[in-house]
Amino acid sequence: MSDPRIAILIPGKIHPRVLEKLGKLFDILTVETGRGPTIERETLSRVRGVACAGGLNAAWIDALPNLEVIANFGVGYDGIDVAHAASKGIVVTNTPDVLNDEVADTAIGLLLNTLRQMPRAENWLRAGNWKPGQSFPLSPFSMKGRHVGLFGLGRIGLEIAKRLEPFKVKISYHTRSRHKDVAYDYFPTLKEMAAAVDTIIAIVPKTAHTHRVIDAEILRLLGPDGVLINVGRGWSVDEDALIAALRDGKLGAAGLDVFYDEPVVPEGLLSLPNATLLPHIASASVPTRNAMADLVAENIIQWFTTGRPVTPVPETPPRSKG
Ligand code: NAP
Ligand code: 8YV
Repeated sequence: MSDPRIAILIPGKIHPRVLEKLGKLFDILTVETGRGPTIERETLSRVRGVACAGGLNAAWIDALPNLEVIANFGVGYDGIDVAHAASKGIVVTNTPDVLNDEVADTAIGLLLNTLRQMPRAENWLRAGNWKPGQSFPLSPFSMKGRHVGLFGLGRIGLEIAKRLEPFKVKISYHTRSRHKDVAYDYFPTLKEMAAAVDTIIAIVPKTAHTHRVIDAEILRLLGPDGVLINVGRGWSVDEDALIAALRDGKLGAAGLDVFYDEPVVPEGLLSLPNATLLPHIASASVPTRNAMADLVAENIIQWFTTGRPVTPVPETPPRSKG
């Protein structure tokens, strides 16, 4: 049983199951997103855990002198200043694996929609355009015969690759380290892969090394029949270059679930017919979000009961809690 005097801070909104589960065991403090650490010092000193969906910066970490654990709602934890947390011995946890299937399913759905224009076809039907003698234009692209390059072949990338196999497409990948246990062709650089494939699915984290790496040159290499799908982070794409390539026919189409400055989607993308755009919904089903919420709560509970969180991130391996 946990000590009810331990306070858990929830900055901003979080899934209600996190609040419900943690509220039974801990004292919950909520604070609006974007606010600095304005709570009184005595209250801040009671906070030993944070559960968050929108990240936690160094100022907040420094304002919590007894912070031990930060549990992130999401597998990507780029919103948390993890280097700062690590330097102070604070454990950070995320929600890997429980969302792999959902995100991989969404990636395949987004790819099909981008190639075959199903959302546009449905809108055309609903607008009353389907009349005798009228048919929706043929889609310029097809899944058939594609060569798909996965940029990222981690937990989710592998699930996407497995789902692509029955489509009979050729599958390749680019990561920094080669996988010995897969038969897909490996490319040591993104540029070499872009030159070989006609479709890229990006599923890499937001890091210093992935900033706008999908640039004008990569898009040019994909070519006029080329397709870009991004379900990782908008951070990895040069959106101005993408808009120009789609507009000028240098890239065939793009399907995006993530954007550089969410929830802002550039007007240049909104007005393009060859862009299929989703509001960051890859993991957004009730069952998957429930599983993510349960894992956030379980990470905090396990830290305070056993000293062993379920899914710590590699940068902050938990010390023995003593
Ligand atoms: P993961 O298991 O850590 O896999 C990450 C993959 O990216 C690995 O294959 C890694 O290989 C590769 N990678 C990392 N940095 C790279 C670089 N600089 N160059 C080339 N490859 C690189 O992560 P995951 O669970 O699959 O999740 C991946 C990301 O997807 C998350 O971090 C998150 O940002 C995003 N995501 C988005 C949604 C959504 O709702 N749209 C949902 C879930 C996750 P190497 O280390 O060998 O390079
Ligand atoms: C969530 C995600 O939409 O897990 C991730 O990294 O991007 C998504 O699953 C997001 O984390 C919710 O805050």
